[in-house]
Amino acid sequence: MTSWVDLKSKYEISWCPGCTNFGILTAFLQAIEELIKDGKINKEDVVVTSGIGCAGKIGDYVNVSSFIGLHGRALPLGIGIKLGNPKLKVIVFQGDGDTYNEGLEHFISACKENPDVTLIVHNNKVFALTTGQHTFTTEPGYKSKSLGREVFEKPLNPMALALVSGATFVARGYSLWTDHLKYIIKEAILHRGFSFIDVIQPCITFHNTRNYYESRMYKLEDIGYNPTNFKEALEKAIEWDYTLREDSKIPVGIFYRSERVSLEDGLNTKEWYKINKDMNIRKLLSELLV
Ligand SMILES: Cc1ncc(C[n+]2csc(CCOP(=O)(O)OP(=O)(O)O)c2C)c(N)n1
Ligand SMILES: [Mg+2]
Repeated sequence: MTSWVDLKSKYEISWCPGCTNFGILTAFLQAIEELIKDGKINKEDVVVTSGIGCAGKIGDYVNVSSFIGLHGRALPLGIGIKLGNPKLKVIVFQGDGDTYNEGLEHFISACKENPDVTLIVHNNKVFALTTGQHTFTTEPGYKSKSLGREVFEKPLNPMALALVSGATFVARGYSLWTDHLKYIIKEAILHRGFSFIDVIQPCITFHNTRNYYESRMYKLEDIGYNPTNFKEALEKAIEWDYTLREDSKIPVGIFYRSERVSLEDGLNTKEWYKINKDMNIRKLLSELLV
């Protein structure tokens, strides 16, 4: 029986001591362990892709197939892998910089096209690995060294953006509520279609939002929220605007889930896969290249 500890690779972890990425790694590995134990997924079918940054390093720390891509490009990489072999369970990890800055168009495309892929965003509201410059989700008042001034611009609201772009599973987790995050990750992986989780996280070195978050968050399950109504989901999505306003409340949990045809089913890639699996690509290429 695979334990989540065995699902961790042997590589030394280079996140800061106390980094909240440890919470995301633990929640993910425990989610995978439970899904394997329940016979819902096979370890051999799990593929992780990740981007560049502190978040991106997670690809090295999981003992499953993984591929670290370019900054902002882990999502199209994961979608390509899924289209190539639709049997795989693809989980993409990106930072907020990866997702909402460098790779924003890929995020919108995935929401619209609905590939059966899970995206987990480590949203610390900064470019952490490059020492804390602002991103699209940084709130006004944050002094960014790349700007040389305080941010005054409005932060992007990724939850609202995902919903209006057509995402079929939209959730928010918190990196230090690992049991709750594990539950969301399991639901996201089992969802058929694009599943998106914005994991809000304090960056203890460059942007420590821990007290702010923990005094304002509440779980949607605790208020009997039903995530099937689009308009209600949109209302929940705009309840917190990603600023650090005093009067905010921050909902976490599953905001929305619905069903429609996935990208690979629409394209019928299962049939392509059956044909291509038996094809000798080397022979084909050598014939094409003469
Ligand atoms: C195309 C490209 N642009 C910029 C960089 C420099 N860079 C490396 S890590 C990083 C920050 C990543 O921030 P985020 O995606 O939020 O992840 P975090 O480090 O916060 O977890 C940047 C800008 C890069 N490697 N590639
Ligand atoms: Mg970041």
